[in-house]
Amino acid sequence: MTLRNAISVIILLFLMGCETPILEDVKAIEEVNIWADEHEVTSKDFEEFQNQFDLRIASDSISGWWFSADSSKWKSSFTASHLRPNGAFIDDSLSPAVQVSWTDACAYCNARNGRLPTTKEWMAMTSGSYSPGNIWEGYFPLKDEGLDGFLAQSAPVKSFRAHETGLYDLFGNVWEWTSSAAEEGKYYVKGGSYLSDYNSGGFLPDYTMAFSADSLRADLGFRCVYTRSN
Ligand SMILES: [Ca+2]
Repeated sequence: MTLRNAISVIILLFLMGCETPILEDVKAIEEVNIWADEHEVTSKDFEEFQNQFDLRIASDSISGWWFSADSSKWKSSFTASHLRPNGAFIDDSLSPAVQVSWTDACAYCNARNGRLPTTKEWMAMTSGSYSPGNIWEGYFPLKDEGLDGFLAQSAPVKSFRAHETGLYDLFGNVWEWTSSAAEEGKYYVKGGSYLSDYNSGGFLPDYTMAFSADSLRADLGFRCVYTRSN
């Protein structure tokens, strides 16, 4: 954890538990008694959060990683940004906020009196079933056919129809942080991304990966959940 991240969390912890959650665009998940964001947090949402608290996050000063479909390689770049998930010249403010560390994702959810879901809660959001999303259609990393309309990049939230639980973007698009710890320094992620192909099946409900908490990736975002009182 960087000092900057630690500061951001300390500031935002003051906001926890003091107000009723703002329940806009959320769905009730009865099995685990939570509310869940209807879709992944967008870059617009995250920019508003940063502006509200005059907050800098890790990806404001550290290179993030993005996958170059042209070279079939991951590349590190200072221009990899949560504010422009798919490139500096593309206005995609409604695409998922990416290049956000686990700590900074927690800070965002804390500010909304929410938190990241556990892997169990994330599974409950899916009811154990799958519906189509933005994935890598072909053999990763060689070629993405882009038949779903989005070739080797994320899609704006709600571009695909809602899952049976009423939530959007659960499968593919971007991995989602959970609060469940894996081996030291890592946390589980769920849902796969636009880089997940049929061979890996990373977008399927029961598939789980783990990334280091300080991971900054173009295919990794999050959504928040809120504990219900009844
Ligand atoms: Ca796609």
